[in-house]
Amino acid sequence: MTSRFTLISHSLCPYVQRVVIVLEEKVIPYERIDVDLANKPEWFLKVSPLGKTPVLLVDGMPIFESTVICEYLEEITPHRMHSQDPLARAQHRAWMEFASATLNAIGAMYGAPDERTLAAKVGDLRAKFTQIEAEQSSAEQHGPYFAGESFCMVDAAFSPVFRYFDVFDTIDDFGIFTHTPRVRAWRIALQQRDSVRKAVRADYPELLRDFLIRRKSELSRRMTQTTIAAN
Ligand SMILES: N[C@@H](CCC(=O)N[C@@H](CS)C(=O)NCC(=O)O)C(=O)O
Repeated sequence: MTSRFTLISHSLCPYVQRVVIVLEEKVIPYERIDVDLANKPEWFLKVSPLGKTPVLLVDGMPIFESTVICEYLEEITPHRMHSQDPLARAQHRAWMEFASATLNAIGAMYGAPDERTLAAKVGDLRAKFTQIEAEQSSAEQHGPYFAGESFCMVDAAFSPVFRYFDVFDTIDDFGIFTHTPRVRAWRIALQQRDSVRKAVRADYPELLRDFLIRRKSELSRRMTQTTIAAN
């Protein structure tokens, strides 16, 4: 493979992380450039029609949308992350979509303006992971990854989802995984994967905390209270 890959990123973007994980899994060399999404440069808007990260430049030609980028990387490399079975592959794509819906639910949770809304959004997230638990319990393959022994595209899509909870867990016990033992084990397996670790900078937890505090949401208020109580 002789193409030059440049990933246009943002330090906190979970969709960027998906692409990094796939690049790392497939051992594809790439350069990463972070942009300020609060102050989008003109050159970025030229390659990102929706003004969003990630964008992958392939020899300067842009591709946007994380799942499209992941599928492209799958097509151009011999190392397979998708199942070879069309039905399983379609099901996995559907669960990748579910990962995106879960990211939206996470956004709704950390943006909740008051206690009542936060409780409702936590409930939505709990319901989502309960659905995944049911899916995993009925599957023929059991762990450590979504589809058994091999780390697949669904794992790449969910790893950034779970990463949020490493910080949420330091704020409060939301009990989101209390009744989902398979999901808990999956979360740990993903956390330990090299590609997943490499998807963010070492200061990611602090950056995420700063971002969450600036939201001025119910979660931000709890974080401030936790900090005051700890001092
Ligand atoms: N569906 C897109 C979502 C990408 C997305 O929402 N990126 C966020 C950052 S995590 C973004 O660039 N937001 C900037 C904006 O909406 O102005 C994908 O999968 O790539």
